[in-house]
Amino acid sequence: MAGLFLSFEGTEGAGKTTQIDRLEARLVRAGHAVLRVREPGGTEIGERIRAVLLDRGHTEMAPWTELCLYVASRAQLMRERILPALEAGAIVLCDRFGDASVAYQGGGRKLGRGRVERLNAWATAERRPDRTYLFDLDPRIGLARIRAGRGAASLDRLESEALAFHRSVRRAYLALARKEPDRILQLDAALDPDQIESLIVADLGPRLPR
Ligand code: T5A
Repeated sequence: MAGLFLSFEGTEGAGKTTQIDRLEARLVRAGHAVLRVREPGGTEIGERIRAVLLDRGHTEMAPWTELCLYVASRAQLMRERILPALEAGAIVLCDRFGDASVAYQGGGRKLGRGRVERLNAWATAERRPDRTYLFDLDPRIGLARIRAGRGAASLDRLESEALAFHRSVRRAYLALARKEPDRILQLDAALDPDQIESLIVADLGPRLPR
């Protein structure tokens, strides 16, 4: 399939959105066709699922329900937007994708990596990102960035989880990076934003369509 599928992963407040903003602007300036989407969400149905998932009032949500909702949003996004864009030759920038379920639900909620990966494969027609940028950061720093930017009262249901949960998520992401070094590039998200941008641009350059 033509096109280039990039995903951006990491724990809370690691700086993905900041870098996707920069990369999207750079790619559009260079004349590339770009589709930017986020998970959960990115479609009308997915945005409604997102609202259910992130609602802080939903404290009773079971981990399997949570996983199924993330996967449902992903299945819709894949069919409705990502696969058609890739078929048309676009560069897809996806703010979180299947690895997030492996890390958050597989690792954080302890549902297990293998089961989450099997669900992901089914939901995504087995199309995985060509390259994944993993923003690695101590969760205490990421959560402090969010509190400083948005205020503690605005933390969503997942962000409000205990530090131990966020540490498990980080460990699961790092395990994924060790398992798939050809796909996942681990970045030190404590670096200055300009330095992180340079690392991504240098890595991406040779992969871009001519
Ligand atoms: N989730 C998601 C699952 O549990 N399972 C799944 O399968 C999926 C797909 C999504 C939530 O759902 C969970 C994960 C999440 O908890 P979201 O609102 O989309 O929720 O959350 P995030 O993707 O985590 O977005 P955030 O905005 O929280 O984090 P970002 O995008 O990583 O960070 P960003 O760029 O917004 O930056 C945060 C702050 O830090 C500053 C920025 O200016 C901003 O103030 N910053 C830096 N500061 C210092 N140095 C740097 N290098 C900086 N880069 C940015």
